[in-house]
Amino acid sequence: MNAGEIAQRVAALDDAAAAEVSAALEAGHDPVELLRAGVIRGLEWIGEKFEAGEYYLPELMMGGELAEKCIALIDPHLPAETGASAGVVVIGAVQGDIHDIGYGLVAKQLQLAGFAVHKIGVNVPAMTFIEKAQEVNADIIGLSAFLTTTIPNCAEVVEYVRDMGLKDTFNVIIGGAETSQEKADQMGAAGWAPNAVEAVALCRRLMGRND
Ligand code: B12
Repeated sequence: MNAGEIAQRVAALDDAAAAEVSAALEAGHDPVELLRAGVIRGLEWIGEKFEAGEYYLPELMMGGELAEKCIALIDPHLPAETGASAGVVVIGAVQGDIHDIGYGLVAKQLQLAGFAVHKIGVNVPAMTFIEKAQEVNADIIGLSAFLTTTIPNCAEVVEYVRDMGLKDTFNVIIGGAETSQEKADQMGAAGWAPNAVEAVALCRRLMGRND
């Protein structure tokens, strides 16, 4: 079973996806490919089906759980993290927001790109982001927000960082369904990215790398 077929099983909410992931790993398939072109692609399709009115909340939740099961199987096979060489990132979902699949994928891609990533969960108060960033000497604070009602909580983190005189210490970036470059600019965030691949490119740029 290849990554494309796994994507289809995930999108179809077929529990067999997890067993297929295990079999594909045993057969020597590339774990990064299985993650990106398999599980992540399947999740994207689930999002599209939801948007199209084909799936409802229960399907979304089942899809999220199935994807998490598959990702847990792939995780131990991913290339070893290279430590903090590329930079240190603290990332989580802002207060009021419990969408964790999107930022989980950003965290995963950043790890694969050599960043040291500290995931701090969902529904995270503004000060908790800053305290964690100080604790781990972060370069970047990543805020995930999926709801119109939670985006203002990103602005709160940006404001606190500025008011505490930490603007040159931490680059605050944002992402998630209802965010945009325009909203990032309005609140004075250091950057925005539409997906995990672009998020890696953004973080590299912020760390002064242009590759
Ligand atoms: C799955 C899902 C859920 C799941 C979340 C499961 C989980 N564990 O995360 C559940 C069922 C729990 C859920 C709940 C709700 N949801 Co919801 N959900 C979605 C859905 C369909 C997909 C989100 C997702 O995970 N996509 C898959 C990921 C892989 O793709 P992605 O989102 O594009 O992620 C990429 C980028 O966003 C980016 N990114 C993400 N985070 C970050 C962070 C940084 C720093 C950067 C740089 C980039 C970045 O990189 C990611 C990877 O490529 C979206 C629809 C949509 N268009 O997004 C609605 C959506 C976000 N939900 C919505 C709503 C309304 C809700 C609920 C209020 C529903 C309800 N009535 O209860 C609740 C709110 C819960 C809360 N308090 O947070 C609305 C928000 C509308 C709005 N304008 O506010 C949306 C847009 C659906 C819609 N069209 O109406 N939801």
